[in-house]
Amino acid sequence: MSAKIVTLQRHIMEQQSLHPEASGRFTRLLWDLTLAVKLIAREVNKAGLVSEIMGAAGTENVSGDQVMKLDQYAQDRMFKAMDHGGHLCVMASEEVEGIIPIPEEFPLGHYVLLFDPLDGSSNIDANVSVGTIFSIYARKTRGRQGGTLEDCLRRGSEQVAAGYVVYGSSTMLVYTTGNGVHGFTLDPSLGEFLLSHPNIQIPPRGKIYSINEGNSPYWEAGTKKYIQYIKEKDPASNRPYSLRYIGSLVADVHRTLLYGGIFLYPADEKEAGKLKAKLRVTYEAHPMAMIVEQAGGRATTGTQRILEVEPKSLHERVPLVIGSRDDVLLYEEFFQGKR
Ligand code: P6P
Repeated sequence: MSAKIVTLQRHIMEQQSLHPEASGRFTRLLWDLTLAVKLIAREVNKAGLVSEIMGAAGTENVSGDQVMKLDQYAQDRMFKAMDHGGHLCVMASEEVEGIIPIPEEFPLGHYVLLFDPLDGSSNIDANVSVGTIFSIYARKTRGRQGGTLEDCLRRGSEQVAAGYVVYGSSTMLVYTTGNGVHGFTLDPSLGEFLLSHPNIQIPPRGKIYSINEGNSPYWEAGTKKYIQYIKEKDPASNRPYSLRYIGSLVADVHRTLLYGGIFLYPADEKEAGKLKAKLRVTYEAHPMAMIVEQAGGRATTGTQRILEVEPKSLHERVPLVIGSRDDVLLYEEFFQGKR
């Protein structure tokens, strides 16, 4: 008998029934988000053909990254899909320096949305997978005004939902509302995301490591020791691991979630001997950490659980080591000098 076809909308409704306190506002928020990512998927998938979309827009975003026109398109689609539904009290995005208030003409809602509209966009011209990442909180502040920065700077464990879309050989949306991790594949002929990966569980240990080895001279000692260890020849412990690195966070984490193993973007001293991290807490590390932990994995800075990190600014950066539980635990032992 053929498996039942479950659309994302139906799945979200079913998830809502798991939250007796849910009023349907949250469900409608996710429905609006789905529309935005379908529109982004349509443009990403034809970026190679649409010259006015391709190429850098010539501007830089707050993180100093060159903004591609598709970044702006994705930002615009997310904002216009989410600003009027009455679900949100405030938004924040990689592409915007400060918080994004809900326009006065629209009703305020109970939730906070943080997102990276198009992560990895520097890879677009090479047709490498890129992605959208989102993180959702319930409002923390009270009052009749819009949400504030305080509503956006939260401990990751307060997230009510997190997800990403990977625009690759197919377009997949992966999300969690705290009841497991579920993957949906877009059927372009229907314009529907269909359940393709129910209850994703990351293998407890993998055989793949994912890191930019070009930064190795600048890593801290613990990271160097760990990477050296997993590259040693020891068939009994499945070493050496294979290296897979796409350079697009959503694609690298998606592969790690499905196949197991470990993704690392540790701090490095590339910049004039100053120890710095690259990935952002609010719309990269926190949502990916919620997803991977919900799938049975682990996410750490090396010394702290990512979901316990409480950012002091919207674009704060953090070291991210994420993946199979046993692999990340071993990294922490090396990083903390216990091995
Ligand atoms: P590097 C893409 O620019 C990004 O922000 C992430 O998607 C990705 O994981 C990382 O940077 C890649 O950085 O320094 O290896 O090119």
